[in-house]
Amino acid sequence: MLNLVLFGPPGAGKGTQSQKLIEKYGLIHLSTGDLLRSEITQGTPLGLEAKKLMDQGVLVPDEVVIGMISTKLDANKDAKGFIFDGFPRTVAQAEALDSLLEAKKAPIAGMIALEVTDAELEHRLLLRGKDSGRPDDANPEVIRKRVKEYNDKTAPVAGYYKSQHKFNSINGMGTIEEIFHSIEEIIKGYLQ
Ligand code: B4P
Repeated sequence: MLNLVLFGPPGAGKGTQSQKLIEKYGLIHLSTGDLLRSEITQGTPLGLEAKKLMDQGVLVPDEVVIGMISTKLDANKDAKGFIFDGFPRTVAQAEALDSLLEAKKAPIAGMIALEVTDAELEHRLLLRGKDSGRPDDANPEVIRKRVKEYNDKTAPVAGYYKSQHKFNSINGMGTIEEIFHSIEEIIKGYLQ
C-alpha cells in the first residue's frame, strides 16, 4: 500500500497534481476540501456549518475532517493506497491520521510539499475564482486569510513529517507537467 500526503498552501496545486497521480498510480484520492464541498452541495448540517468557516477562509474543526477521513478509509478497504490532499492541515490531524493508518498497518510513506510564492498563489486562486463559483477564491482578503491560516496552523505539519524523516519538498512553480515529473521522481523512490 502506498500512502502519500500532498502538502502546500492554498492554490499550490495539490488538487491538480492529485488528479494526475490517481490516473497514473491508481491510488484513491482523499481531498478534505472536495469532501466538504460535497457536503455543502448536498446541504447537510455538516456542510452548512463548514460553509460558514470556508467562506471566511478559516479551517473547519479537526474532529469534523478526521471523522470524514476515517469513514472514507473504512469504505476503501482494498485500496492500493491513498493520496491525502489538503489533509492533514493541523498537527492534531496528522496524529489522528497516524493512528487511523496504524490500525491498517499501512503508514504514510512520505509527504510531498509544493513550494509556491505567495504572489503566485493569489494570482492562481483569483484566476480560478473567476469561473469556479468558489466564494473563497473570489476575494483577495479571504485568500490572504487562508494563507495566514496555513502559515499559523498548517505549516507546522511539515515539521511533524520531517521528524519522521518523511518530508520531501519540490518546486511548485512551473508547468503542471514539470511539477508532476518532480513528484514522480520522489514516488519512484517509494516504489523501489
Ligand atoms: P482545499 O479544497 O484543500 O483547497 P486549496 O488549498 O484551495 O487548493 P489546492 O492546493 O488543491 O489548489 P489547486 O490544485 O486546486 O481547501 C479549501 C478550504 O476547505 C480550506 O480553506 C478550509 O476552510 C477547508 N478545509 C479543507 N481541508 C481541511 C482540513 N483538513 N482541515 C480543516 N479545514 C479544511 O490549484 C489552484 C489553482 O491553481 C487551480 O485553478 C489550478 O488550475 C491552478 N494551478 C495548479 N497548478 C498550477 C501551475 N503549475 N501553474 C499555474 N496554475 C496552476
